[in-house]
Amino acid sequence: MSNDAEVVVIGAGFAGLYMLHRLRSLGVGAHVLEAADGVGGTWHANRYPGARCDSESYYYCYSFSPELEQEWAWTERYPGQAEILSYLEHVADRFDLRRDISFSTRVTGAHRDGERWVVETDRGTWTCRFLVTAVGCLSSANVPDIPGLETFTGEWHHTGRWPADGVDVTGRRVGVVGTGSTGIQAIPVLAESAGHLTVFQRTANFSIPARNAPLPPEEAAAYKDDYAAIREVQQASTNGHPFVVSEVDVLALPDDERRDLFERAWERGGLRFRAAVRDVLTDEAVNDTASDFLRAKIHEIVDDPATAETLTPRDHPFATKRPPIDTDYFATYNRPHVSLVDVRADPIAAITPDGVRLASGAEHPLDVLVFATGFDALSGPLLRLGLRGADGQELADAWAEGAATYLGLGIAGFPNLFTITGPGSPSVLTNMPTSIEQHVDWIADLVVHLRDADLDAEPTPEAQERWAEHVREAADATLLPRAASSWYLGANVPGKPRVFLPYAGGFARYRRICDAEAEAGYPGFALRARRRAA
Ligand code: NA7
Repeated sequence: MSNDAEVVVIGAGFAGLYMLHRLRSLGVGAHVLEAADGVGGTWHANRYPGARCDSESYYYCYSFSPELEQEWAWTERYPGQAEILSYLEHVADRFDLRRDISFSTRVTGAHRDGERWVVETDRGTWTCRFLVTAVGCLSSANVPDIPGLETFTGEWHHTGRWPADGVDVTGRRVGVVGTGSTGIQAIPVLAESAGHLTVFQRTANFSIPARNAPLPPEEAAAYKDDYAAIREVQQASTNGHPFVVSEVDVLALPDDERRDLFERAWERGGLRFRAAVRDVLTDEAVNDTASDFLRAKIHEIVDDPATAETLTPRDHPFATKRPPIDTDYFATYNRPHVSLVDVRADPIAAITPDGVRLASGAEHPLDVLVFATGFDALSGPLLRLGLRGADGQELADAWAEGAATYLGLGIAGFPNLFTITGPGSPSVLTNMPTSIEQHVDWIADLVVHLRDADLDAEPTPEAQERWAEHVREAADATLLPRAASSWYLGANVPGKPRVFLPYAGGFARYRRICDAEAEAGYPGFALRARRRAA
């Protein structure tokens, strides 16, 4: 006996919750399957110390409900994991979403049976006409395959699968592998209580101080009064953030004025630094000035010159890898019980029962090993669903040369499958809820169109190929492909095809392309009358 729904949505994070709500409000029946025991997605799983959003709270939230915008009170400039999770739990309750969500239900495969999807889970089978993935972009943990991990007698955790009741590191010898956004958030917090903290760094990273603080009530009230205008700026922006990018040409400024501009941007902190530097991702000379400023800051903050130099990125321009923001990251290396190990110079050779052994033979004894080693981004969460297309083809085979989609929202050969924040969408380069709402609204409109016209749909191979070409061109028009080790390129996962995955052409432009596709009657999709109707 299988369960049936018009639409099955996989995942109950930001995307899945809104997809369910939106479909319901359009009179479409939907059911959500969620592997975890609660809502929240990314924010349910990423409970590591220091987990916090890099977007500011007043706009890292839904915009679909003005009432929700007014009711919810954010307490900090950058919302922490626990607060975002409470927000999503509130959304689930306020819009009565839980009654259509099956928790602790992991999808193990999905295939076509005639004109329907059959979705297998570890708790029974679902059938549906439309299948929507809301599985996130950064949800498939990348644990490096280091020999000997299974022999380690301490405890080890990946940050994206952190135990719900936490890990007590008080007085213990802690090692962190990875200095991406996650490591940079976790390292200062772990250093507060660890007996000794050893950071294993492969690629030095730029980071900007977040300047997190409690959100003053008068500022929160001002945002609430101004939401209509804030949302308008987000919709017109390249990245879904409500910042207007500076008009100033930093190259035309005398050195001291340019330095003052960077200093003011550094003081403002967070992603506002980038908004102060026009063309930073498209003009190498502009980027050089910003990169040099940030490199000098590391040397100002870090006392030991050799440690400062190891922490200084020399191999990629600023913001070509996802730029972290931090609270006291570089200053943490001035603490006497924190040490930095350069594993590009001396790679990790093995995990031993006692800790980490480097290629040189140096041993680092540890009680707790933390992998802040990121994710098999964008394509990984989709590949592990076990999807098979119309002719039984596995997604892994369809994507052998790299992930390919149309608009990031659908895949040729996979009818009536829609992928929120899929590879080829701009989502990871944007404020995520802004992209998610756009994707959900667009997919919901398409589902209603197909339902009303009794049609099935999948992208045409030609449209998919044109989109891949456009995604390549958009990336090549920026400095982004210059970061050889970036997860945007799949470079962090051994064996993953090197394809620039996100759409770098800008959120507003992407939205216009999607709107034009819908207005023209979905020319990039093969629309087929259903057999039943014929
Ligand atoms: P990231 O940004 O992929 O960072 C992972 C870090 O782990 C990065 O410094 C990697 O070095 C390092 N890494 C990965 N594998 C290894 C191995 N085998 N040995 C040593 N070091 C390794 O993931 P995050 O979780 O920090 O951030 C993901 C996103 O979440 C972030 O961008 C935000 O959007 C939120 P590398 O740079 O690959 O040399």
